[in-house]
Amino acid sequence: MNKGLFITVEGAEGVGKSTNIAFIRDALESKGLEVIVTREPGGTEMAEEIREVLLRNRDENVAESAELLLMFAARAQHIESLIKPALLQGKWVISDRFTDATYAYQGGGRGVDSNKIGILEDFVQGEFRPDKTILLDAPVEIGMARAHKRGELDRFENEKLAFFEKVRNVYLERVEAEPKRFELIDASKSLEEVQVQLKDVLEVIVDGIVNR
Ligand code: Z5A
Repeated sequence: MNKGLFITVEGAEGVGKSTNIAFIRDALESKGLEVIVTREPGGTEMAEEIREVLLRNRDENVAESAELLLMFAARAQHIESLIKPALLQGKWVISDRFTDATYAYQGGGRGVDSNKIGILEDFVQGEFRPDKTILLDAPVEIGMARAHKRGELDRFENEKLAFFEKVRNVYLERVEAEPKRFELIDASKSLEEVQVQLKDVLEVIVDGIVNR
């Protein structure tokens, strides 16, 4: 089967995912690869509607289980109607966040039992997992300062420092648990330095696939 590669980009808010995904796309396209960039929650018309529901600030308290199920509802639609068809056509799919974000935000941030997340992961994804995950990591204060420069904050961005510390810790635990899948990037450095690290990582990934 001529299958593309599924790469996810993760990190707490403001670490530079959106900025660097553009760089990753350009780097891969310059190697002649066909690349699709997408994001979670979102990526399809219906999943983007669910994103809007999830991110909107509201007076009503959002139940943890409602938030969790909506994340996976959006993901189910995203996988079936966008990610898998693109991979089957041999395209490389780069997603700004995926299920590691659920472990980090709903699991770490909100305190949802990771076993419950695992059950939904298996139900929605079966054995489908990212081939590679790039974690942009920086101290929480740095990411929050970068993100807060942008102005109006959504329902997640309005969370406090302690919430994002827990998010970051879960991400780092997941790198330790799955060192082969993850590539850890020090995102506290200047953009130029971050992109030097990314270039090296992408070289290794592409070489590994082209020579497989
Ligand atoms: N969420 C969840 O809870 N559970 C899930 O399962 C999933 C998601 C999938 C939306 O995600 C929210 O959904 C997210 C978690 C939740 N909320 N939070 N927080 P999102 O990815 O769309 O939102 P985000 O994390 O808030 O992304 P972001 O704030 O846009 O961050 P970013 O994409 O990582 O950063 P950026 O926009 O590229 O950069 C931020 C600023 O920093 C910008 O001005 C850049 O020019 C600047 N920047 C970037 N890199 C550098 C360096 N190296 N030096 C200096 N300045 C820099």
